[in-house]
Amino acid sequence: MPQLVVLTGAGISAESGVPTFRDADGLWEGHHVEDVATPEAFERDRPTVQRFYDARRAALAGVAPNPAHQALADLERAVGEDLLVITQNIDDLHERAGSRHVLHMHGELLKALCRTCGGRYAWDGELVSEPGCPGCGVADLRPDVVWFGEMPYELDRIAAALSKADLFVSIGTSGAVYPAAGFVQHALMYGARTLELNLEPSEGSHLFHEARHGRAGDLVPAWVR
Ligand code: BV8
Repeated sequence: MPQLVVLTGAGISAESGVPTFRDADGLWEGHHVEDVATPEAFERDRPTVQRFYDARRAALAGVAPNPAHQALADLERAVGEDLLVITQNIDDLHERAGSRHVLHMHGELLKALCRTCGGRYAWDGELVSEPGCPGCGVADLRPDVVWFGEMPYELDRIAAALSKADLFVSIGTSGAVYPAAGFVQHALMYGARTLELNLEPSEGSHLFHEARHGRAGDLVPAWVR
């Protein structure tokens, strides 16, 4: 069975009502990304960063998977572990659509990380109110997301999957952030076919064998069928 690796970005959740990062003229829900998505920002202004993620976590209750998420879950039901979805997104829409084989390389909104003991916890409430860590009791929890300058999760597992991929499909990402933006080159190096499904050409469009442009909610179900 061919090995399929799919990379998703904010564009796959756009039709669910989750704002993307770069369509909002550089502002991310009213913030400049460097003001809220870096360790330095957290040190400088912890409450603002905690509130930024608390608001995005709370907003998850008001959104739902769209046909693009559902099509990938249908594909997984058909091919099982021959499909790996690597997502840059920190929402849980892939899981809520039924995908089980999802790798969150930039972490998850619904998880908290304790900077003191390293414990990770499912977290659907607020973090700004300085709650103590369920493990060590210290009030040192942060969102379990990967900020700029931090190492994305499971890069070894990603590299292994890309080197075995027969088809690499990039969905809803601008190709602006590394190392995710470089995955297509890794897949190409190992002989994979590559396909981009995005609203408009991404920064890496020229690297793909094929690029289809339009809304993920239309393109992904058509591709999966
Ligand atoms: C790292 C989590 C070291 C938090 C995020 C200079 C040159 C090159 C690289 C760098 C550099 N300086 C610094 C770097 C590294 C840096 C980086 O790449 N910076 C960029 C800005 C230049 N990267 C890092 O710091 C990473 N870590 O490098 O560690 C390392 C790594 C490996 C090996 C050794 C050392 C960590 C990056 C992770 C940052 N965290 N998010 C949170 O969510 O709050 S990044 C954030 O932006 C998202 O997670 C996402 O990953 C990323 C990209 O966004 P997209 O998902 O692509 O969204 P975007 O809005 O940009 O695009 C949406 C697309 O969808 C658009 O194309 C649009 O047209 C399309 N679209 C819209 N609607 C639809 C649609 N498509 C289809 N249908 C629709 N309806």
